[in-house]
Amino acid sequence: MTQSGLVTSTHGRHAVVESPDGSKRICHFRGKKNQAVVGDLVNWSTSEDAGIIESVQSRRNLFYRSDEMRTKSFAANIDQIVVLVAADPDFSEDQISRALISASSQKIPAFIALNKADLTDPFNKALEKLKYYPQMGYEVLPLTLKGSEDLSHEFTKRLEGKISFIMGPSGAGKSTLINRLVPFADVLTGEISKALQSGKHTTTATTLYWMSNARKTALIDSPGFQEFGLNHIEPRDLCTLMPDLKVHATGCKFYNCTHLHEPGCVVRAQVDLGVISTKRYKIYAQLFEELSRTHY
Ligand SMILES: Nc1nc2c(ncn2[C@@H]2O[C@H](COP(=O)(O)OP(=O)(O)O)[C@@H](O)[C@H]2O)c(=O)[nH]1
Ligand SMILES: [Mg+2]
Ligand SMILES: [Zn+2]
Repeated sequence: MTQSGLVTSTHGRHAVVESPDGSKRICHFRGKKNQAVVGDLVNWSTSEDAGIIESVQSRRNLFYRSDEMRTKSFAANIDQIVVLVAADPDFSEDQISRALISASSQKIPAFIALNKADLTDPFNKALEKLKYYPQMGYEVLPLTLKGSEDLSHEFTKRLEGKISFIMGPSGAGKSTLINRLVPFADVLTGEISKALQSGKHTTTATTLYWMSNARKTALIDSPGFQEFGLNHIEPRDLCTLMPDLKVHATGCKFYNCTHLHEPGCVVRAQVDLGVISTKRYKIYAQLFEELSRTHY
């Protein structure tokens, strides 16, 4: 007999599976094929010593990246992606754009949270750097995660009742966020690493944390951006996944304009006018080239 459960973290050949009553157990995967990811609902059964994941239930969505060599899944069944960056250390717009493009291609809503508002000067510089994003429909919410200040109401409200996938570069404040919003997060992680007898793997594993016992609001913590490959995207589709370019792309002279070199290109005209940011256009051109190398 199998029971239904939610995968809250994966550790190589093991996964932590949570039952509807909130109890957790470590399960093995049966065979190599059913690779469950965090956020998956699975059917599991008990054997002598541990649970076994028999099958993965159908997914609402799957957030993943893909480079030339392989596809790596981050998580399944998520409601939104929070791109967490900070005033310091400096962040890469290329990485932010890749995350947003990927979210859009998988039809997952996303917004940007800009942490360390207390560092006034770098914070204002970072806000300036991100000024194009609200214009293209991605909210930029300021945050101060460190200290006793209340977390912005707008931010916590955006999380309520949802499963949010938190991603951002090292140093942005992901751990600080989890520790502030998830009571006993460190205890949970400690228990799992003890059970798996490896402190090393658990710190880098993607993990789903409920924000309260009601288990309605969750944060998924994942280790960094790493190399964010977008090989699952056709170069021709790229423009439609970048809202700031997309709004102008219908005006080009050629219906199949790549916006790279054609005459009568409205996208490039808007770059020249400063309506589309030069940075974002460069990211587009670079990505187009990168994706064209593998799609032919
Ligand atoms: N000044 C300032 N520092 C912060 C804030 N939030 C986090 N930090 C610090 O930034 C550093 C990196 O935070 P951490 O949560 O480890 O980032 P992670 O690598 O994304 O997990 C730590 O030293 C935090 O104390 C903030 O709002 N303001
Ligand atoms: Mg961390
Ligand atoms: Zn064009």
